[in-house]
Amino acid sequence: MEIGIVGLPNSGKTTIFNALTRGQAETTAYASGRVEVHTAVVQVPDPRVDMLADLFKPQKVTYAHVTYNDIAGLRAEKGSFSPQLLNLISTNDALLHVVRCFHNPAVPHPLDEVNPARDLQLLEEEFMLSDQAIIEGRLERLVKQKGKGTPQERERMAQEEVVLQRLLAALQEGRPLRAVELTPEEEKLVRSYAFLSQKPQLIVFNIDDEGEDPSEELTPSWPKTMGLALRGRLEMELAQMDPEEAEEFMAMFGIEELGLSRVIRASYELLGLISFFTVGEKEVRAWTIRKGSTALEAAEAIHSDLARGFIRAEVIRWDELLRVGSLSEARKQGLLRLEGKDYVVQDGEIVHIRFNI
Ligand SMILES: Nc1nc2c(ncn2[C@@H]2O[C@H](COP(=O)(O)OP(=O)(O)OP(=O)(O)O)[C@@H](O)[C@H]2O)c(=O)[nH]1
Ligand SMILES: [Mg+2]
Repeated sequence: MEIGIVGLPNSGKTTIFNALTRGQAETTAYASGRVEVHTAVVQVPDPRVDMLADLFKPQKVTYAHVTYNDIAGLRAEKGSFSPQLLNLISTNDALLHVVRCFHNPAVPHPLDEVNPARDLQLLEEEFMLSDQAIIEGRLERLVKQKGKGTPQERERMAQEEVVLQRLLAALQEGRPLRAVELTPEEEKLVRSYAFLSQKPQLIVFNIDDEGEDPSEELTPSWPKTMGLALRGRLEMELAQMDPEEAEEFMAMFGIEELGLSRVIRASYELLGLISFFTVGEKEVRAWTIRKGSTALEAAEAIHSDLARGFIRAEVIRWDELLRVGSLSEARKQGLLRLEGKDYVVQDGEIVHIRFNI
């Protein structure tokens, strides 16, 4: 999973990036406006994996991971997307949109005063404008190509045109593309355009140490959109402390959970992702799949051979396994379910694939 961190200059993108990745990227009070990306891979903290590792004492423990890309260079001006910037943003699975709420006279705001509602709207409109330009360009070309190609090609282009017209209408009504419901077939027709306003968006309101949480009031009610508040600077400092020091600090400020965990959880929810586990003496490992994936798709996520030679999946919930203590005991007690290819894997299940190739 790749998450692109976007936001206006000086909104605190790099600060939040550092908080999420325990990074040391430079944060600056002046915004250079240069297009620049920091990337870091983060392990997904998961107490279930920790407990399974305690039970199995494996040689290796592997957590799921998330990649964060801190993308600088968006400006607070209309039509300021360069193709390079567009490309850097569009390759992400979701966007983490940082909105400045903090006050700091030493850090100039590109539009002079702090106004989260305006900033939020401004960037969303930029995304929509960029999508609209792509759609209009493509529709023009489709008109020119009308009547050309094989019957299949013509059919496909006709279908694409219908979907693009619908998307265009939404944009013209002021709705981002993630507000348009598409069937899986329609989705496939336009996937390659990687529209920005179609990407699931996690809005992070970057608030002062003493700031109020504005997320309920300011998060738009579009589908695939969530909002939460983080005290960016404080979270960054916490992420850079050693664990004991951080714990003391958290108690002092009444912080129950690090921003990292909250953001990761929200991202999973936003993207409709779940985790399943594989266990053994060699390795305890978390895997990430889409909600609704089948046992066969889970096998595919591990290795294509497992999918090719799939016989059955043995399945048990992580807490049930912990309760009985071992797979063999679970088998004995009939708690290890045998499931076929089409079984829909649930979050937190241990899936052991039996296969033959
Ligand atoms: N008071 C306060 N200052 C913050 C907070 N978050 C960021 N800052 C400060 O704001 C300035 C800009 O933060 P950055 O994280 O570099 O912002 P950015 O969005 O990455 O900026 P560009 O990459 O230049 O677009 C730095 O001086 C930070 O220390 C916060 O939550 N509270
Ligand atoms: Mg930055």
